[in-house]
Amino acid sequence: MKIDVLSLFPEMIKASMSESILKRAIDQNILNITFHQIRDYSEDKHKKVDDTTYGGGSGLVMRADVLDKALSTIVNYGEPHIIYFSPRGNKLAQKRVEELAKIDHIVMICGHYEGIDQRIIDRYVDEELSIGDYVLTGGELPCAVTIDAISRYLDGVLGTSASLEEESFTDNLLEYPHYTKPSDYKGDKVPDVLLSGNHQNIEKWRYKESLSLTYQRRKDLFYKHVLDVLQRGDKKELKGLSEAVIEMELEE
Ligand code: 4GX
Repeated sequence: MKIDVLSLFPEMIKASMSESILKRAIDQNILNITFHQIRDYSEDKHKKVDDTTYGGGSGLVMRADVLDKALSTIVNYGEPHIIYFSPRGNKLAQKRVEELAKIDHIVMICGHYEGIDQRIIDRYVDEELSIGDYVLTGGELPCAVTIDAISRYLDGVLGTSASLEEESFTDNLLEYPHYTKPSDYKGDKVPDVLLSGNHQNIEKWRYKESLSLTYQRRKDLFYKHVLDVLQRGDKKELKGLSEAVIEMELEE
């Protein structure tokens, strides 16, 4: 996958990719990221990239002409999918991450100040994305977050079993608890079932834990999961769900 990043602070994003899994994906050429310093495209003698907002008000807006120059050099080759990070965008969720990972070429624009001139969004941007309902100082961290999440779906980045395991989120369930050695930590024991070696019981326990946790913390996801199971209509799955729910002892 090829990603072009437009930013005033590319080092912020690079830092998040200089280690561990993402670094390996880049070294192995599974992920090819090119950073474009937006300031390099300013024709102003002071390399200005922003200006005051028409209509008045505080804050600066990134200029359309500068961003246009930066974009047109990239867009020249191919037809990339262009993303702009903004709190106004669609909230990024796992399903969209999975879809984005299938795109060959993505351009990510990171805005600063009060954002970018609306005409750039209207003319070029295919998708506005938000990583959550809070305001950051720029689009660099959302960009880093999005690339990190996408990378997990690229072939060769994770072990195959791990990437399949992760299906749980797309199944609308929160993950069950994990334990490792020692089996006795300050008197706190690992649940017996996990040491039993009975894989069917382990699977049942994990499903029940996932369901309870999701019910307690995320009713929205819980009901989505139940609806999915009902819609699939798989007898075995329905039986598993109802047995787990009965054992769960739902409050009220
Ligand atoms: N999820 N930011 C964008 C500039 C800006 C300001 C106003 C449009 C309108 C963010 C987020 C985020 C900070 C990126 C402000 N753009 N991006 N930037 N939350 O907070 O994606």
